[in-house]
Amino acid sequence: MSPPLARLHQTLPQLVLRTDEDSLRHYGQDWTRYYPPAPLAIAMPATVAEVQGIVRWAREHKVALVPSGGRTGLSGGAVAANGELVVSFERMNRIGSFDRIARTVQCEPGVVTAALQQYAADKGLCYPVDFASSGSSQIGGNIATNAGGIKVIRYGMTREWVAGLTVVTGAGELLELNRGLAKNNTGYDFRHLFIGSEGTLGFVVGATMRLTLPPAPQAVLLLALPALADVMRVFEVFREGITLSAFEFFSDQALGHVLARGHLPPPFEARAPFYVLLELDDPAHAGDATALKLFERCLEQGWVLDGVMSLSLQHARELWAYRESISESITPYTPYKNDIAVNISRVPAFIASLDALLAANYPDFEVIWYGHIGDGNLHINVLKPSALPLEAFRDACEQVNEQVFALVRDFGGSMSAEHGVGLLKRDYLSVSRSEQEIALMRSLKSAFDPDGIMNPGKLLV
Ligand code: 2HG
Ligand code: ZN
Repeated sequence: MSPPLARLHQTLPQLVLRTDEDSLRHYGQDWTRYYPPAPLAIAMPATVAEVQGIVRWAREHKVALVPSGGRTGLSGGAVAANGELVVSFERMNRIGSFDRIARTVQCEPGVVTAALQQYAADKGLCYPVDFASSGSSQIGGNIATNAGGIKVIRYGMTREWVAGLTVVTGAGELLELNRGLAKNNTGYDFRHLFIGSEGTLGFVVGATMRLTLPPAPQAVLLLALPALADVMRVFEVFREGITLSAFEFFSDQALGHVLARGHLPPPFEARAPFYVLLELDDPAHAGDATALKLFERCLEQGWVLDGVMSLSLQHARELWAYRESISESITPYTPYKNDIAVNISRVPAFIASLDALLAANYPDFEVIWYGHIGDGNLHINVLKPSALPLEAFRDACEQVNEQVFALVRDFGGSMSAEHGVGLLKRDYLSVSRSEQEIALMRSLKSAFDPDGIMNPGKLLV
């Protein structure tokens, strides 16, 4: 054990510390596979007092700290590649007091998203922020990254569901932010600074999460489309005619990778270039007939080739599986990921330009299109040819990215919609944020984290 680690153990004898190779590798990386993990050790606090003790120790010994939740992030925000101490919250995973009147519940940061969803369901309520990684992602990480997902169009991002936060700042202070209140106009709301700060200001050690009434089981439609340009035509027809809780799209290449795993049958007799999955937000299925009429209108226009509507909850889940399995099914290709967004009204023009740009620049790489197109959010994954070394592949993708981001900038969009900035996108922050904003971000960081120990090198260079 290195002298600083021995000192940590001496100061906090109950603190679980791991230094074995497997743990260093496991906890030192997230789902981004570009950075070899090299942490100093893994700390697993069980109490807020231990978290504060870790921060005090880190300030004294000038050791960088990396917060670690479910490590399902895709931008390297939870990577420890430079001898940092990883602080894993998996032992702080209790769901605490529930307030039925306020419809809130207190969570420790290590509560897994699916556990909160299940807890809410057991109380006859719902935690509606949802994504494919809800079985592993944790509430603390969701807050640190302001995670989005598949229902943002209806329920918003994690930010909307955080009624209160308890944090330990990089200076070791314990702050209670907003105390679960619905109204609290008393100046700067630091809660919102911590949401999406990617662990650069401090640790989330507790959260009061909002819950809501569960939606009635909703119908899901999966539609086959002849062209990318039709995705937004179909969106406009449905958006005008009915309330949606999801509007997702994916390309036939994406479907091909999902089907190749052999878990799901092809959804249609014939394949089509693109697919749209939409979920209705429609109590008691009153709008199912309307949805079918809207579908027929799209069919007449030639914007849709085929379609299927769920007949049961199980069937709806099966249709969702085509969309939700994409990310996992392309993981073996070490994809270079882009998670970009533009204002929804600009999506048609943006995807036309982006399509032309990617086709011209990636003649030899497979590019997979999918995403939360109803939020103007595209996930562009470029798959690595197996023979190409990772470094060379990444360099090639970063060169093309200069142009992709120039386009994003021209369209007034964002270079990271929901995956955060982390390590992977930190050099591009100025695509989305002005120089003045970045300078203010730095000042805020030094106010909350005077020694620069909190997840250094992430988000800000
Ligand atoms: C999704 O929408 C996730 O499935 C992952 O945000 C996206 O892997 C990706 O690019
Ligand atoms: Zn996504």
